[in-house]
This record gives sequence, structure tokens and C-alpha cells, in this order.
Amino acid sequence: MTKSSLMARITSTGRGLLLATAIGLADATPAAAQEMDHAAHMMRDMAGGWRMPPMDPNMPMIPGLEMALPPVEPFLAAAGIDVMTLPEARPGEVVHLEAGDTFNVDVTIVRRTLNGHTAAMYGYNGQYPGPLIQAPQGSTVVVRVTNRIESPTTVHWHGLRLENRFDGVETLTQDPIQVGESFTYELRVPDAGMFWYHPHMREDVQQDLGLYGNLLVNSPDPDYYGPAHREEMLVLDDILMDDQGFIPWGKEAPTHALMGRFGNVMLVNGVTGHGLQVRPGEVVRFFMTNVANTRTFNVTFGSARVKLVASDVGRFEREDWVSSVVIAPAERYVVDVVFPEQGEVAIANTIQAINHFRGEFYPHVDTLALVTVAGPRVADDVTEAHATLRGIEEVAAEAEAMRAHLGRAPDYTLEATVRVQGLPLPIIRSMEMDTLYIPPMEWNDAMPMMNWLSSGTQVTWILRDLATGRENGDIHWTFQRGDLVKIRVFNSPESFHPMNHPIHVHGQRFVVLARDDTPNDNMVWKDTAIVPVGSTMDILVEMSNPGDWMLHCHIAEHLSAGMMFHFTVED
Ligand SMILES: [Cu+2]
Repeated sequence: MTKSSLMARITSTGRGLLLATAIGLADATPAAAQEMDHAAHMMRDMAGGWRMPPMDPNMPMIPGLEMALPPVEPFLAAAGIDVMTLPEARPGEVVHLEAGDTFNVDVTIVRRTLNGHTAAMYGYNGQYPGPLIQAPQGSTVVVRVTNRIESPTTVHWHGLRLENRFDGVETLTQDPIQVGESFTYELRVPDAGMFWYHPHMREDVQQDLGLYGNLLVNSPDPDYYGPAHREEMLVLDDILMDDQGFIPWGKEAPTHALMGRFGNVMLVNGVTGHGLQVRPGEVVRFFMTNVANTRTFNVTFGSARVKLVASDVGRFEREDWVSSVVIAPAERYVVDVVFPEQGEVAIANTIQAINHFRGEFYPHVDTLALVTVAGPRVADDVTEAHATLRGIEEVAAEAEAMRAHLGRAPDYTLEATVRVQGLPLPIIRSMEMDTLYIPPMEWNDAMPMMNWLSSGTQVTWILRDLATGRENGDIHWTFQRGDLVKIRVFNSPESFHPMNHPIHVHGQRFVVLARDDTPNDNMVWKDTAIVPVGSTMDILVEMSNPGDWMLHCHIAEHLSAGMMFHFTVED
């Protein structure tokens, strides 16, 4: 490609200078770059354990990085164990618990086959996803967890306003569950909705290897949601593989510390090629959970009519028609969907991907699941009811009370930023050119090589309390039970490499009051919400649950790279 055609592209996309131009790659043809990649790849295979993640052939190698490796040891599950001796994982089962029931969960090493590769992964009770635990709202159920994998673990019950000592946060609320040991969690579930559970230690490895499951809390109100013919789960995930299997994880610290580990194989409910059959006119309620390390999905449902109903900790003030659902790591959304016509509909991740080297966006669609719409048409009361949008008065009344806080100054302002130390010089050089276009959302890994090479030992992601200048673990806030605390999160675009952050508050619920000073006119109780680059998000946290809790970014690699602190709610 000539420089003039590159410039034409720049002009047409309206973006700044190209990274490729900045680092002298403008004249490298993709073919030459590919050859270079290949040679480097072969050398690296011999270098002992690390394999370079597969790259888009449109992205040339950065000079000076051909032989670079992450500064940590490679890790794969159950290394040295014959994978065929491991028990084969099974699809997740549904477990109905009543108040006081006890359920045993073993965390085990399993055999899985993904994309044609058989390898060791982890599973809760040997299942993918882990068991779907159902419990009635207001109950307390007991889950006894036994660690039978090769490293210490804990289980965090994401979104539950449970008793603090069962929150599953390593060192803060419990000691790690050592190999062979057990921990008994008592789960109080005051809120209806779809929650989930996962480890709170090295999530970048353990969760990615399959440790996640849903917990559905059922309201006693049969009309809590509108009518639907059936309910389906969509647990959204991705995993990074090449033609030999999984790209190893970092042993002592995560790789991919800059942007998090994006996968290149999409998984729904733990499998590739998830499919379901529905009849025309059938109303399907989908409970979506994003369990990916870092990927935010923009989920589309083809021509189907999609009604947005609920999110993390309850229902929206009013149902709404949407064309897609943006779901960040750890978020949940509930949609009621009607597929009107016979045929095949792809549930897809539909994004504008970015290529930093060419300074351009390109549309990218990954099919997540295939819906076959066939059989006789359904046209009953349920189908008819789907055409109506409901308002939820109870939630609207709560939201109205929250809106009284719109006009006042935030109690705390957090700035999200990043600091790096000891990254390879070519990475520093190419990123300091200040020529990179930084999108508000990183929908894809637009710099896989640089990202892979950055480890948690070199990158510190930061939440900074602007009033005190304190950062991450040096921040400590104390509240009284009942406080309504307004927190502003500003995602600074002025850092080495800014990125969107899904902010998660443990043990409490909050509403998003406003984004960039625009009030939120359809609130829902949340436990996680994403802040795009350059954006400001105001949340109002209801400090309803006493204890020592964590606030952190839910990108697994960002959490490991420091992006968290604790706060206390006194009774
Ligand atoms: Cu983050």
C-alpha cells in the first residue's frame, strides 16, 4: 500500500496519524509482514512454552518485538498430566435450592474439547458453565466449596448483598481455599435477578479456564417479568487459542495487562456453535451474563424484536425496545425476544473494530449462537403481551428518590488512569508517538502483540481519589449503613493507554445517575457499569450492607494490575 492511499484512508476515516506511519511501517506490505511474523513465530515455539497469539494478518509486526516474550512464565492447566486421564466435563445442570438447603460444589480439573483441541480446563462440579443454582428471593442457601484444582481459589458471589464474610475476596473476607480444603458459603439473596459466581483470585486464569456459573434468584411474584414462553441463558465468553490449543496464561502475573486478554474463539454457555430452535412468534426470555476477561459485547438478534427488561440487580423503570445490548464484563441483562419469521437468526457480537496500524474502523460480526426459527406459528396471549412495554412503578419510585441527588456535587471523584514501568522500548516508543487513535470503547484487541507482551509486573492500572491523591490500596472510605454516596468516575483519556473500565461495587447496589452530565432517564439497580474512555459516570451507591467491601475494575487483568480498593460500611 502506498503512503498516498494510506493518507486517503486516514482522511476518509477522519482519524489522526497512523501508528504504522509513525513507526516507519507504512511501506511494509502485509505479505512481507506475515512472513516476518511466521519466522518469528517458529523461533518462539522453540523458546520454551510461549507461543505468540494469532494476529490479524493486516497487523504488521512492530520492529524490535519479533523475539520478545512476556516477562513471566507460561502457565497451562494440569501441565504434565495426560489430558485423557481427566474426567470429561459435562454441560451445566440446574439445581433448585430451597431456604436452608446445602449444595456441594467441587472445583475440579476437567477435560474439554474446544475448537477441535482437547485440553485441561477447570469446572465447578465438572460442568460448563458451573451449575445454574436457583434460590427463592429472601432465602439463605448454603454452598460448600471444595478445592480440587492445583492452586488456591475462592468463590465470589457476584452481585449478592450477602453477609460480608461470605463475599469470597481473598485476604479481605477470607483466606484462600487451599488445595484439598473446603469453605462453606451462606448465601443471603435479598434481590431477584440473575447473579453469577466466579473465583476472586487470578480470575484472568481461573475464570478463563471455565470457573463461572449463574445464580438465579426467583421473585415470589409470578408477574415479576412479563409473560414469556420459555427462558434461556446466554453466558457469553471468549478464549484465546491458536492451531495448537490455548495460548498459555502468565504464571506469576497476567499477560495482556494493557487491554486484558481478548479471546478469538467465542463461547456461549461454554461451547462454540451454541444453537436453539424456536417457533415463529415464540417469546424467549434470555438471561445474558458476560463472563469474559475483558471483552465487552454488543449483542444483536438479527431481525427479532428485542425488549430490554432487567439488568444486574433488578428491573428497569420501564421496558424498552432496543436494537442491541452492550454488555461489559460481569454485567447481566435480561431481554424478551420474539423471532417473527421462519429461518435462521444469528445472535451476534456486532462491533466496529479498530485497526491502529491502519487508523481505520471496520465492521466486524461474530456469530455467538444460531437460532433456527421453524414449525407452526405461535400467536397466543403471551405473544400478544410482548408488544406492550411495561412500566415498573416500584422501581420508578425508587429511581425518583435517587434523582434528587442529580444536582449535588459528588461525594468522591475517582480518576481512572494507568502507569507503566519496564515495558519493552519498541512498545513505549510506538505508544508515546501520541498518534494512536484511542476509541471510547476497545471492542477488539487492536494491538495483540503489545498487549500480550505487557504483564501485570509492568502495568499498574489506577483508581485515584482526586480529593486526596490516594491510589488503589491506599484509598479507604468509611460509610454508615443507609448512606447514599455519589461517586463520580472519570476515565482520563490523558494516559499511556486509556481503556474502558467496567466498575464493580461489592456487596451493595447502585444506580447510574448520569453519564457525561446527561441524566439517566431509565434507571435499574446495578453492581457493575462501564465507563468509556474520556467519559464521566456518576453513580449513587446505596450503602445498605455492612462490612469491608471491594470496588474494582472487572477486567481480570486490570484487577490483577492494581485497579481496586476497599471501603467499609459500618452498621
Ligand atoms: Cu479496567
